[in-house]
Amino acid sequence: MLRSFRLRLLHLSCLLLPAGLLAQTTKVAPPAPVLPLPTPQQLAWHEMEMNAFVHFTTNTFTDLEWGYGDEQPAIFNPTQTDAGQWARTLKETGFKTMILTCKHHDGFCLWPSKYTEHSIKHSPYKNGKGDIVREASDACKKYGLKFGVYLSPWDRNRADYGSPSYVTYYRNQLKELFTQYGPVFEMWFDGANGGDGYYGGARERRRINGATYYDWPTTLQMVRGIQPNVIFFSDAGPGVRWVGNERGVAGETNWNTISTDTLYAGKPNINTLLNTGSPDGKQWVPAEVDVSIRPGWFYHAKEDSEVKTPEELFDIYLTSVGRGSTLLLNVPPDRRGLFHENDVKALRGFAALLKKEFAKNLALKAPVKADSYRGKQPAFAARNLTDGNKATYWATDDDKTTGNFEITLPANSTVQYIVLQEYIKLGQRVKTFTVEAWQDGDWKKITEGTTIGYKRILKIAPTKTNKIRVNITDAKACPVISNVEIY
Ligand code: FUL
Repeated sequence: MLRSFRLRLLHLSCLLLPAGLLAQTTKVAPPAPVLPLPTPQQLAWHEMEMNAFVHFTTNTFTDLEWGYGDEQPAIFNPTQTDAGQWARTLKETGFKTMILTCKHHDGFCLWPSKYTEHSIKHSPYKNGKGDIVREASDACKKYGLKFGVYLSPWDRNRADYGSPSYVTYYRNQLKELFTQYGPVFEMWFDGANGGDGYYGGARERRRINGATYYDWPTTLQMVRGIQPNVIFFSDAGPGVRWVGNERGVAGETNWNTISTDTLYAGKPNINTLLNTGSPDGKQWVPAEVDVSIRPGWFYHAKEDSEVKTPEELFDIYLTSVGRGSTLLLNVPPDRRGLFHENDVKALRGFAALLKKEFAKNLALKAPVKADSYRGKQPAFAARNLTDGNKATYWATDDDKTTGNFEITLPANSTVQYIVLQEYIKLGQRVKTFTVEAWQDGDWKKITEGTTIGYKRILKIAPTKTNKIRVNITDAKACPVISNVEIY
């Protein structure tokens, strides 16, 4: 009723306004983007939020983290491998993807590559007819996960590691993986290189020039030629960057932007820079938070009692997804080829905790008003913050880099989490903000933060209130916020 009355009023005023003025009041363009911007693939990657890593190789059987490269393929003998169990468990517990270590630093290949004998084709597994890359990618398709590959550039098995022919070998393997196993959403190549290795029997230390040896631009161009949508992870991107630690902690200030031409191995404080990004970064290269559910990346029976608890995983969720990154959680199959019972239990407990903590969004469809909104246009009004639609947003006029909005909760409620999301399609903007709760007839500051980005989750001490106010106190340009949730 009220709605149709307002519409009619608007209609009437249109008739009464002179044409020139009408054009002026109705035509407010959306905010200009703040560069750099994410690509459509990066945007989709942000929305995945939770990804899984699967580390599996001869290390699982030798109890090592970094195989030397002299392991016999015969030791790789999982007796009950079920990639369906991995994918099903991940799907049920909220993960969107699975990235498999197709080849780790030891050089052993989980698929029967035609370019090496150091592979599963010489393992007892399925009498040498097994292909775990195939099983994993098929399981991902079956359970609706995206599939990604980890192919270690450092190869401690290859006799020619360090010479140009090895780079050709590496590229040939990428061609196999990218042409034979369906869509690959992300390719993971890490910079680890410990120097020493078996190297076809040479058993020596080898140094490569990390800046030039692999000629990455040529390799990436080749892979893009096969699958243009793939996202490349490395310490410096270009698709997504390393977060600078393996503890599961993104920067509290976390810019998706960084200048990749200023990054180099050995740069002072590089891990801090990767952790926070930089507000004036020239490229959009968001941080991915890789961390293992156990102390090691590979399965070790002695770590069965050290699996992270659901509460620890939840804390990691808050310091990764809750700080505008995506989580890449490693779950290593055991010697049977299955996720261990303890890991499955922890994952289920974590999923249940997520469900419990974020059970009811008190802000959904709640009344909300802003101190101002862009051109007084409904398209940019505060209502867009709580409409449950991330494609709509609240924005201010261009001359403002601050602004606030206030949400009235259904009743006096206990609040513990505030979720904020920027509309990053138009760039990352917010530099600082505060959050207040209405208590005893006054606004009380309950938390504050710096960046928001794709998503920011703030955990606060349980607070009884019926109104929450968010103040954007500084931004690179007019704030553009797509979503707010309160739990
Ligand atoms: C590192 C590797 O050295 C570890 O073994 C593990 O694969 C981790 C994800 O990346 O660089």
